[in-house]
Amino acid sequence: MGTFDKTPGWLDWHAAPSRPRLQLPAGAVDAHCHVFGPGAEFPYAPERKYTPCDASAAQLFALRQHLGLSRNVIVQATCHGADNSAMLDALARSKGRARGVATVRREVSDEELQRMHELGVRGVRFNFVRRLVDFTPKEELVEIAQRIARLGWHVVVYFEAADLPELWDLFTSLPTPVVVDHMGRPDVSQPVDGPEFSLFLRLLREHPNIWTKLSCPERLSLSGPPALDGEAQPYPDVLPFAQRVLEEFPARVLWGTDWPHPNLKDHMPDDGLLVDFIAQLATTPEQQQRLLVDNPMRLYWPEETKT
Ligand code: 0GY
Repeated sequence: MGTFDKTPGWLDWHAAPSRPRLQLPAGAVDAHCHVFGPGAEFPYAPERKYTPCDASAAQLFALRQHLGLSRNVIVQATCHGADNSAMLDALARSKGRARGVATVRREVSDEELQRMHELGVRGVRFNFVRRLVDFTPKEELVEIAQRIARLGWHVVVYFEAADLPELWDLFTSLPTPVVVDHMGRPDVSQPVDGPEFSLFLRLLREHPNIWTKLSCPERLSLSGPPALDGEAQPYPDVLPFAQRVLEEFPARVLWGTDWPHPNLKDHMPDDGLLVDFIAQLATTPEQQQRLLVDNPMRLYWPEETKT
């Protein structure tokens, strides 16, 4: 089995994150994280656009415990293409404490979808970020969405804010819940009330099946300061965007660490401080309970939630 050289300049995940000060509600879910390899066991895909450092299931689960979280939603990362083996292996090792979001092509068999369901997959991810993936025709995505809808799964979408107008018709035609990664990646130098973010808010307002993740302030922030060295108020430029979504759509928001933070360029955050960032955007225990427990449980472990 080959070894892999990391993309030049790759930043490895934080080796010694702090323990969060925030008292998390019991059962908190990290609803957006990844596993990478290890490459010697689960080779990275030939079509990948980056080669990361390894980030194993055992390392992810150790971080979960360190941070005081209870469960993970492991999202297939593009460096593994449509080979979901590393993510599925992590689900199998999780003792029911992780669910997965897979990447599939139209060739995937019904038997394979069923196997993934039994291992804990509850969604597929459609990625439109050009630096991460090659183009997939929309008819293929619609066909996949129709097939996975029958399993009760949802679609996770990742795109840049500037591309929302051209993707609008596709997103609003999907027959499943749709979860938008990282608030649709707003340009936080623009006003919260500006046309770009207003369009995103309109998407959520007009389509009650659309949810979003209030994740990745470290990726979206233009001003810093970063979540490092005990910084108690990192990424203030992202806060108004996340707060705005949380206030209007409290029942359709999720949060995740985004560990191991692929493709960060200027710093690697302390994951403990990222957890503490939650207290700034969700300021009441009720908001924290919904964001971290009630909402993700409804989407990923509905059998455990009472209606
Ligand atoms: C993220 C963000 C990124 C990458 C991926 O699957 C991936 O490769 O999701 C990114 O580079 O912006 O959600 O972790």
